Amino acid sequence: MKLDKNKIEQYNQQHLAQHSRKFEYITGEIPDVEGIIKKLMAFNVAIPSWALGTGGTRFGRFSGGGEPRSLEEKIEDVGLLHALNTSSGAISLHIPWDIPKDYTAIKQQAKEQGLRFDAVNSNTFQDQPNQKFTYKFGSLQNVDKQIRKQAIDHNIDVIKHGIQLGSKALTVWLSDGSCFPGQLNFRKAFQHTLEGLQEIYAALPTDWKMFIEYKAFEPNFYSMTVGDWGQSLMYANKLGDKAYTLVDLGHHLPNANIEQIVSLLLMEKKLAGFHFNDSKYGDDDLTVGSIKPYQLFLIFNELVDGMDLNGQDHANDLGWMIDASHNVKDPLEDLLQSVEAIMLAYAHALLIDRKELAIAQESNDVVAAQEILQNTFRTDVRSIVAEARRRNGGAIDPIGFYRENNLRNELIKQRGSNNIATGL
Ligand code: PSV
Ligand code: MN
Repeated sequence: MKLDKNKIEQYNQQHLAQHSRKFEYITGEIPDVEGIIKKLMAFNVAIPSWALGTGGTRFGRFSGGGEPRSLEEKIEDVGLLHALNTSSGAISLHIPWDIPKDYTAIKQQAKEQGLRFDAVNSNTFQDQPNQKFTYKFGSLQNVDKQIRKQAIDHNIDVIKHGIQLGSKALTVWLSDGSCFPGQLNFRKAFQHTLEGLQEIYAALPTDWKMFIEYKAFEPNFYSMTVGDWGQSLMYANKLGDKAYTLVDLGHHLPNANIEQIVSLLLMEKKLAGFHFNDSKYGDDDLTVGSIKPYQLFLIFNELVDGMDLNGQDHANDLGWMIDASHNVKDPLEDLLQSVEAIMLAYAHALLIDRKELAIAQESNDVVAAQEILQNTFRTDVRSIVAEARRRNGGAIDPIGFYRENNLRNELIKQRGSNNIATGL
């Protein structure tokens, strides 16, 4: 479904007076609001192709209707999100869930909607129909050389799909590990995995990156072969300059200090980027910022600080992506909420008085340092984010627009109510 830009303009006109009042109020409080708006306007978060349908658990899946039936319809959905919030200008494909049939046509469609193709993701955590060997006991770590080769070949194949699409990175997430003590020789598993990654790395084009995603548990519950940022960093360091550690917010043990991990990975220039989501217990894949918004802000604080120190461009030098599952909400509304939460955390981080924070830290003034962060977090920056979006041609209130125009009903009319999008 293509949105009529005039409709957004009309909607914004109706809400302009209220928006301007809030925006002018906060502008008075903030020194360089224009500088912040510029950065917000440039910032984009990729939408994963597998998050546009309703998610589920092993207990069930309850479709909401109007789900995309093809890659083309998924791109349409991301185009819709991007038209509304102007910060979702990329799509990340999971292979083989979303293999394009016609690259030229898909690229053209994406271009028309202002979208680019973000990192491509390989999948050796499921067996596909007609696959020769099973990944039941792992892929790159497997004791069987033929199975390792199958997984390597698949990853190289994914790179080839990505090259056709104009992607610049491969994300490797391995479900490899073990469920019981004694099942696996840890060192052999590491070594096999490293050797496999080395072969895949050798197939990367010169301007590509490899993102190595770690996860503490699930589907393996005793050990994971890329179980934490230390292990991922070991692989990345051994592989070379094009390999980086990818942080998925849901992949840590409870209460991990993710902001510290981010800070140190940036210091080592080894941070790939993010899979954003939120969780209360584990890899819950909930809406970004819905459970721990303060943690998200603290992560962005480190991101802005570390990227500025490295001279990195916030918008383009790291991979920003959502990785969530929408079990009870309309996936498009949920994604709009997630992107909004990211933009708010980013805006907050841009607002921090870093000189004052450094002074407080250097003088061991714990209270002052804490106050700087907390006062910033408690500043209402919603109208600043809305203003950046308005200036980009998006809706002041994307969810408001989506609901007022009954867009889900339109999608159901076009696509029906019983289709199931590919993904988990
Ligand atoms: C695994 O839990 C993960 O975070 C990886 O990024 C996968 O590619 C994705 O989820 C699959 O939904
Ligand atoms: Mn992930």
